[in-house]
Amino acid sequence: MNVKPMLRKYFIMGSQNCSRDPAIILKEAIAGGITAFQYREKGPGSLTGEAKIELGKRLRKICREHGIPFIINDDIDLIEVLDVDGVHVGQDDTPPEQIREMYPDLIIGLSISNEQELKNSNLEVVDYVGAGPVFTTKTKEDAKDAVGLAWIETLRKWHPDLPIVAIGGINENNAKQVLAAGADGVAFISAVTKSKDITETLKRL
Ligand code: 3NM
Repeated sequence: MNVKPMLRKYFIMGSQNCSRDPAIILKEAIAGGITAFQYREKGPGSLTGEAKIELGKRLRKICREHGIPFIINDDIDLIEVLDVDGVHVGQDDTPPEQIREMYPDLIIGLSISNEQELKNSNLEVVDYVGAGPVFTTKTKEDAKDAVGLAWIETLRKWHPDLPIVAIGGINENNAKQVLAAGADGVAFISAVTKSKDITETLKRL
């Protein structure tokens, strides 16, 4: 499956990122032209248990109605509960090989932040790579140091055909630079959840 078009404007959020109804923010983002959505209910203030699943079901339904791929963050337990299109994992989560074995057709994304992580990763079993944080981000508490545009350029040079989505501190002022560095798309949280005009923001991302 060619996932590159899906990566172009990849919106991520959970209720902890939203100061109003996440379903409304998601609908506005879809109307504004996002190409994929990742449900990331994680960190301070996030929902757990049934409440997390309930919100997931609402957001999943909205994505399905609009033909937007629905990706879950880390939580492989929700793959079947939410009937997701894909899962995104970090280096310390369930290994992609294990997920691939269980779900041959699932979209699998993996975060890779440096050369060592790249060496440890089996790119054969993943559909795309998340590279970052490109810029400093306040959204993820345990984010690593910014890797800059250089990491995107390096990954692209070493893997000319690899689907790459850049993440971390990406906004309407720097998105074009990130794409020029070789990313197939940009992933963002606060650029949209904190936007006063989501349609306008998404035009510039
Ligand atoms: N992952 P914002 S940075 C969820 O580097 C996430 O892997 C990152 O939020 C990584 O767009 C990040 O508001 C937060 O900076 C992105």
